Amino acid sequence: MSDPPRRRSPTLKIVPGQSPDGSTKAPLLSVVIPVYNEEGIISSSVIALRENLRDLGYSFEILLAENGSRDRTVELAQELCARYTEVEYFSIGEPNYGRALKEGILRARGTFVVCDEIDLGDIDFYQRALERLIDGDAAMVVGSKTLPGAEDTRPMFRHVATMVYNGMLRVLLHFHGTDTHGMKAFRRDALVGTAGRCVVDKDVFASEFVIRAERERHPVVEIPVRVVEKRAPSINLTRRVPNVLRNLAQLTYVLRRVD
Ligand SMILES: Nc1nc2c(ncn2[C@@H]2O[C@H](COP(=O)(O)OP(=O)(O)OP(=O)(O)O)[C@@H](O)[C@H]2O)c(=O)[nH]1
Ligand SMILES: [Mg+2]
Repeated sequence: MSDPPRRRSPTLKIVPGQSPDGSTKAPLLSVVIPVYNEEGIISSSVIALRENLRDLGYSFEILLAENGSRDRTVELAQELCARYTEVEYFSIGEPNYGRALKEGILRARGTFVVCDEIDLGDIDFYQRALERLIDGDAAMVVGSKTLPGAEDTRPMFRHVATMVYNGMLRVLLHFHGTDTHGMKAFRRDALVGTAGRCVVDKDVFASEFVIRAERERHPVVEIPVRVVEKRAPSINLTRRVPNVLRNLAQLTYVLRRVD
């Protein structure tokens, strides 16, 4: 039996500064950024991103999704909210990247949502991803660190870890893409339900989200990105491995049951 046809997103006519329905209430773009112990770069990164987004010309909101920080991240996030109307912040419980990101996606109000990281903020990705989403050929755009044309300036062992992890997703979950972590953008109406159906949190949530989108036959496209981090990751890679393997086993169990 042949595969059912892929869904296609409608082409949108976008007026800069406005939502597609002409209202100015909900922004065109929601940016969700999980943050944890980021006192060193949170203010400068959010201020720079806000400037770059203003230059793009679309209405936007920046949602800072924090949990469990032990430094001045919360205080600085509150200062940013008080200073800039486009910036919002919420804090939930224990450190958990996936839970924070999922909650941010569920709270987002924009027509389009970009999942960013506080040490990335690659405005070139925003521009290219939004073009694909507005044009309607994609419902989700994933920034890939491993596609031809990508440039990964992180240390070699982290690049290799990305390749190994991706290989595991391909073997265990029949994933067809080349990356699930890092920057991604999507149409909220098409994908918010998919995010809500994800069951695994922490690091593996991002993978589950992309893999579910692919399985639900949403048009997911990858574009190569240049990855330049503003600082080394806050959590050591080897300390993340046991948890990632546990969550991956859980995800494999859950997704194979629905196959
Ligand atoms: N809310 C929340 N954010 C987190 C947590 N851990 C990391 N982050 C944020 O997630 C983003 C990426 O974290 P990094 O420390 O740069 O990790 P990374 O290895 O580059 O992340 P990957 O792109 O997933 O490989 C940053 O914005 C962090 O502040 C967490 O436990 N909770
Ligand atoms: Mg990083």
